[in-house]
Amino acid sequence: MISQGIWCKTIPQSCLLAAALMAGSPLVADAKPYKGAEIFTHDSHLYGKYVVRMRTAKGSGVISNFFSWKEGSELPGMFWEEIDVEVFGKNNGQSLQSNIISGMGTRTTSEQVHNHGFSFGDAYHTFTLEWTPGYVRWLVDGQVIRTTSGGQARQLVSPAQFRFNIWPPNNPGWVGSWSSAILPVHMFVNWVEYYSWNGGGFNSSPTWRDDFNSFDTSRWGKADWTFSENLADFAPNNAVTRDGYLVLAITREGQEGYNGTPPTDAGTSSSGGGTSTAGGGSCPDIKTAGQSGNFNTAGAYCFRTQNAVNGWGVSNFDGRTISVTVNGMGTAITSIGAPLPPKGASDYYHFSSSAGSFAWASVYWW
Ligand SMILES: [Ca+2]
Repeated sequence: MISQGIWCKTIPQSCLLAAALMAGSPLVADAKPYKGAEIFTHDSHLYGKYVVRMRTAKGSGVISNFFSWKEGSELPGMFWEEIDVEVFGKNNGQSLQSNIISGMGTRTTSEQVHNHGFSFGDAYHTFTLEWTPGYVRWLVDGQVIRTTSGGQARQLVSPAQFRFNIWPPNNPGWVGSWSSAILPVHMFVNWVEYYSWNGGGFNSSPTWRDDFNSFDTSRWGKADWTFSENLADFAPNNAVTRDGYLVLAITREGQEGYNGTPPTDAGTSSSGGGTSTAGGGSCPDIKTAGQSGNFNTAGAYCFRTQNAVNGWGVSNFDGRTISVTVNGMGTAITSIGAPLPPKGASDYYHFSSSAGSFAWASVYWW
């Protein structure tokens, strides 16, 4: 149980705690004045796509996260495999970090910080992590923010759990200064979907989806451990479901739990079924039987088509950027009207635009 629980995240000192705990050191959980939360899947999957609809915590010194985690990565002699999405609470919650951690002994990291013009703590947003044998990709509201296909992406070859957590790192240079005056703080998850990798693409229907209408103990476990970089212990009582949302909290010791009302997700309630609202969910199919199509939106948007595309263009784009891929994979075409790569009859061209200030924009093809 200890060996499952103790992990070392990014700071080598964490591993010292793991070693100390396994040696029976007095450095045990439930020893810190603050309590965070983490849940983890019992099952591990190799490759796949995770789509998460969440609203993160604001406040300096805290991060709201999800990540893939090869069990036992922290143990001596094990090769570490982890992919991260870490949303900063500092600076009004407007930035996140993507990262891959891999290696044995000396671990390799590849942190990138992505700044956005809005707070992830003011509304729910859709975060996607794509993990394939050839690349790892991060998306926010359907927009690709990073793709890496180098050596690190190819080192992730083991099945991994999926985890959510919220905690205050003892690292002000990274996450900002910590003050307990902000407590309690919460992250809220409306739903999560997992799409398996079939060797050539992601299956179109999720292998599993959790709407968090209740806490499914057959799928999830709750963490009850800590590590040295964490100013809090993970407390099971700070991971609860309420009104169809997963709530993960940081509280003071003795104030664990959540008795509030989660903020409502005003966006899409589902990423499946071919429907989507601006900025959320996966891409609807538009005019799959025709030879042209468009979309109207005030925000970031995407759509897909199985049609052959001989040529294409955009209207009223207002400085938006475009990204076109086949099945959401591979090198994206980002020049408007540029030739698209060939695709099979059952493949999709996936058009994805950035947000714009105009009420509508369109993409068309012939
Ligand atoms: Ca829900």
